[in-house]
Amino acid sequence: MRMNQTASAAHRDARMRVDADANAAPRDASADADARGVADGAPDARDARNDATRERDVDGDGDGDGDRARDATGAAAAVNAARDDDAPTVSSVLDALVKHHLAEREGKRTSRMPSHEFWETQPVGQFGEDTSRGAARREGPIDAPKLASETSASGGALPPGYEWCSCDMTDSKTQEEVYELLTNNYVEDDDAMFRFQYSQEFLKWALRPPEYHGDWHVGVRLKVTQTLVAFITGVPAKLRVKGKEIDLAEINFLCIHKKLRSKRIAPTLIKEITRRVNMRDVWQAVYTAGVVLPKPISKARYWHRSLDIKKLVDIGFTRLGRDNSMSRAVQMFKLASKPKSEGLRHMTEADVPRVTALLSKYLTRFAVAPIMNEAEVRHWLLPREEVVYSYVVEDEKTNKITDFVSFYNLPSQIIHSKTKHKTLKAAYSYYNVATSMPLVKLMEDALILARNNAFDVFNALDLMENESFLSALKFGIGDGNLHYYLYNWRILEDLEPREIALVLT
Ligand code: MYA
Repeated sequence: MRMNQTASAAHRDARMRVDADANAAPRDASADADARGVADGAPDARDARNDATRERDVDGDGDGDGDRARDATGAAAAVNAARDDDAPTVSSVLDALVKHHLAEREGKRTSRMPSHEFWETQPVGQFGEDTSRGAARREGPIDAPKLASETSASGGALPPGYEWCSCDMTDSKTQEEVYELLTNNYVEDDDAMFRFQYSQEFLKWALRPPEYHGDWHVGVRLKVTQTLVAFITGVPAKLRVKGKEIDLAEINFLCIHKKLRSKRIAPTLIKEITRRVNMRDVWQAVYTAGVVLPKPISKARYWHRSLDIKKLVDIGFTRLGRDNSMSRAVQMFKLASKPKSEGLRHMTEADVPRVTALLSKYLTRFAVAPIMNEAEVRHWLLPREEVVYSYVVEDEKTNKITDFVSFYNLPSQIIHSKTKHKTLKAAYSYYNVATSMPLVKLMEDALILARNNAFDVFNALDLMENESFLSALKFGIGDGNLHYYLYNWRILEDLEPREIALVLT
């Protein structure tokens, strides 16, 4: 399968074979390798590019896998260096190994580690820093608290000819401009086949939650023509991180026009949103990205469930395994015509208090989770046509809401479509709570509802308890990771994705 993914929902390439008899492969190293294989198992040019990408990652991005690989290659280099000596001895080899490991432990950068000129100056976890129990570092804010009044009142310097603006997302012309910028320049998969296409309705939803701040919707315009060429946003939220409640900004939609890339404008945008957030006395942020930066708190993986396998194959999103045929694949992904759970219905306004209670209780189970009041549940979870889909199961006797399931609509444009299809319609799993039935049963209904709403594919991260249904419901594993980050908040140990209960749109 060829899938687009990630960043705040970022895209990354994810390709899987759909075998006749195969459910999703288990998530281990061999499964990862398998997931990258294509129909006949012979790597094609695109695979080679992906492998190259993986190599770059391995070259010291600091994620777990890369670190292991780097340890191995670094150690090998150390051994080779020792061997170059005319008379290599066991002790010289050991010496080189020991030196290498000491350097790694002390966090010294090896030549294989990329530098992060900007991120190394920011209050974020750094690769190689000592977070062991004995170390002085503690969980919590990285920078000492400051006063909002200490924050500079004006924005950082942009290249000549450009100026800052706030994008008024209540204004239809501005909405259109933001939509155009993102539609043509936002996240793509590695092969530039698919690009996220957030609808204007979606953007209004994502950027105007309760208590949002218009000045956190930051734009850069060309002075002369007023064309919008770059964008980054924050919305206010409350997050619980390992028992501590933090008022912070959720950062999303970082985008620079393709013609202005690699000019170090991104750090300027990030500094400007930081300044505007700080002006409101907020000092922490959470964000997700497909890329590895200093330093993820967790690494999640996308899984994909085909709903319209024929279209997915037609548009090159999915490829069938050598031993598979379209008719067998269609059979394999067949779903019931309507949901099976008794009493499953659309969430309504009257459900808001009970859904808030159900969800809030459920979310306390996880190390990282949003804290939502009723106004926020109303905003984020009440159904909005073509944006967010939410359903509840109500116990007829007690009137309790026992189960809740939701997904949002994030289509991707098919960039160089050779078929009649111009758009891939993807549903993304959002927040789900099952108490009267196993989660797998509730999610099977979610798949049916998504298929009945004309979605082509259903995507889910391996967050929360999602692993309990992914393989069982024939999701296939993707190879794009979504990294979770906290700004100005240190945690000492990386978290497993199942400990994360935050879904950023
Ligand atoms: S993730 C979605 C990101 N958007 C896209 O992928 C859309 C398509 N790509 C683009 O528009 C550009 O390629 C972007 C980079 C804008 C991504 N997050 O200007 P440059 C660092 C953070 O020369 P460009 C989302 O929206 C890179 O490592 N940093 O690069 C969440 C390097 O720094 P360093 C990133 O390619 C955003 C520097 O930028 C990202 O022209 C969260 C190079 O700058 C990235 N996704 O533009 C933002 N990609 O040298 C952080 C590259 O150090 C928020 N870079 O490695 C932090 C919290 C702020 C608020 C705090 C409040 C308290």
